[in-house]
Amino acid sequence: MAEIEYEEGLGEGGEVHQQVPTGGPHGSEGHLTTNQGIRISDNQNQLKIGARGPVQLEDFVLREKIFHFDHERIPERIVHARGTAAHGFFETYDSLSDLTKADLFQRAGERTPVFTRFSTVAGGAGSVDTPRDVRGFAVKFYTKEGNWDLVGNNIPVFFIQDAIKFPDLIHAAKMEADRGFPQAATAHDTFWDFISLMPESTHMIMWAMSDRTIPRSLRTMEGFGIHTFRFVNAEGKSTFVKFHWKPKQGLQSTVWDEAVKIAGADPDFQRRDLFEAIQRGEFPEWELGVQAFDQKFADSLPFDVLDATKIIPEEILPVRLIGRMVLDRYPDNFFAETEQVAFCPANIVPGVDFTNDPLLQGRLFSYLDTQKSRLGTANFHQLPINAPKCPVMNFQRDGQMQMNVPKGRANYEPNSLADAGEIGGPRECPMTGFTSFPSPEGGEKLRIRPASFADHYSQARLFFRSLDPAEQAHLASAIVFELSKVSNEAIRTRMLSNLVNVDPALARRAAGGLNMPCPEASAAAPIQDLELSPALRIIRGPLEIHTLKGRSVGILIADGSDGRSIDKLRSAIEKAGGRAVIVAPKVGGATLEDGSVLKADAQLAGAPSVIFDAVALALSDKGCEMLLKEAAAVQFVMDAFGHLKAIGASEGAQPLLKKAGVKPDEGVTGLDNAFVKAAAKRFWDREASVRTLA
Ligand code: HDE
Repeated sequence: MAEIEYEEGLGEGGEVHQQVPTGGPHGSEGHLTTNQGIRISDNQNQLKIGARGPVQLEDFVLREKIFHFDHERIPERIVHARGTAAHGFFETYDSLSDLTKADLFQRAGERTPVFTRFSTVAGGAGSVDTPRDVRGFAVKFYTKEGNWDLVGNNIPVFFIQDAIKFPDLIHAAKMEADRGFPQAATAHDTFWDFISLMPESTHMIMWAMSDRTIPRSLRTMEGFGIHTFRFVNAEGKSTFVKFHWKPKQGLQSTVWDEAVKIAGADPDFQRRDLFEAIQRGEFPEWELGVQAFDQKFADSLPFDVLDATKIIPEEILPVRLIGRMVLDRYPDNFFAETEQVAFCPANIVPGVDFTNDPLLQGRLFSYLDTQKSRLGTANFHQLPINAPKCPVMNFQRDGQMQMNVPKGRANYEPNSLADAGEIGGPRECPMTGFTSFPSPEGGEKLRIRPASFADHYSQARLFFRSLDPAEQAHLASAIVFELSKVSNEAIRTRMLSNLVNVDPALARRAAGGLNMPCPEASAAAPIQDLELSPALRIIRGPLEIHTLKGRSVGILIADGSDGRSIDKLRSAIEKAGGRAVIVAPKVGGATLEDGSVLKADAQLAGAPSVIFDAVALALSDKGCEMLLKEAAAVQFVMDAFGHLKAIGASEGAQPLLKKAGVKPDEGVTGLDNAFVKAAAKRFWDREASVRTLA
């Protein structure tokens, strides 16, 4: 945009009475107007009598502007309030007509526009990006047959089996009712009180305490539809499906100490990461897959596929990849798009259908209902971000904020007005319209949980025992951390006794970490030892990718650094697909060995190593000596080591390594190719030497 210069007009007494942009009519963006289209002559001063005189109530420019500002905020989402989103497309790999008649899956290579919002669950809209929390993963497909919303999470199971428990769960998880804290944290009494009384939460708790809830980036998480849905093909045949999103960037999480420090260093870390990756043209990509099965297969499983606290291990039923999603455009306006987008699991298209999962069924009511309250009108589907990209025609009328102007007399159906040459309006489509799968239903009307939902521990055990030992230690330590924040000892004990059912050794580790006696198991229920599922691992699992692609390296420099080795390192990092970020004590840069000045991308105090995937110390003897007195520099190195990242160091940087307590291992290298290779991964074996895990 052209810069607008202002010229001050002086009144008779020398007072400033207006400021006039001098760069043409109001820059290249047109005229400033009120909401009624009236051109505004002065956007700097209220209308007054005399330069210092009383303000005039008739100043409609002022009143309208302040009035609109006063009403800028809308209620935040009751859950998933904090989020970020991006536009993109979904591309179908091959025709899926054997499973579904959904139009978007019929033709190989067909692209469907999508809008995807990631979120945390418990914190308010203004909280931070990296608490320990489940992440929402909601995708709106704007298909030719209407909008299909796949409103999922980054964890394939949920805390409860029946929607009627959702308000209790969320009340317990959010800040406590009397004191209004903690914000965006489950480490408090009310959450664990509820959980300890809800054995059905145990499997989800294993996931919530694992590294899944501290993802490094929104780009490095899986997504799941959780419930069992149906696909229905053109012959009317139904197949059960569970949806999975697999990140092409691989799976990656942080370590807990790092997540906590990122929250201070950059509360917007994950939304910034997504935004900047898209700006750089590194478009994040996920593959959509389904686990497809029939009733016979469902009957063969040792649990109920309608129970949202259960998974089907991928080793038992592989995921069939059916397409890919690429996010390639950040919203133009956060409020208009990310805040106003309304996802709803009830938005489905012909070829997709629900099952009787009692959690899903409750969700089908909740979303539309809450969105009426959040967006203020039943017409929120007309907002550009929510509007389908296919025709919408019906006889629903009026309501607040009606944006459309329907034509004709007929606002009812059936009508015969078209016969008389008037506008009759749309008609039903018995052949192509949505029809529900005619599943035979029957039985007594009861408030009851089926016996097939009763096993709350076998899959919790399956999950814990399938993890890599490093992840198991993280999980045990997370439980210790969270329960250490619970002041009521009876709650801790009750939780430990539930954990004995999952794995007695885990319960003992947690009890040891709390320095409490390990109680007896809480349940006598038979617990099955299911076949383990290594596919559930992040660390040393199938989606742990060692790459610099899409990742960043912080290169710390100071006065006297060697420009040539910095250049060499930078191009090697970039060649490997990574991003080199120059960090210096001053953002203006440092004076290099040859006298030239290298500008920094970030100042040391504002760019701690937690925001990078690996760090390099390109320091001369002189620069290093200076940084030994800089706590931020010592912490930079100490944290990179503690967070198990690669550290590449020049000769001159050795004293800084020593001061930061860095012990040599394969992740600590020179500033050479070995570093570029090391920077693509974390060094899990280092962990035992840097912290005590439960
Ligand atoms: Fe949600 N959930 N939820 N949820 N949910 C909402 O809808 C609800 C559940 C999920 O980015 C709300 O518009 C109930 C499971 C995501 O805008 C609300 C139950 C899963 C988002 C609501 C659940 C989710 C929401 C709040 C238990 C994973 C954010 C604001 C039956 C499959 C969507 C809103 C976005 C949002 C209700 C459980 C995912 C209140 C009653 C299970 C990703 O309607």
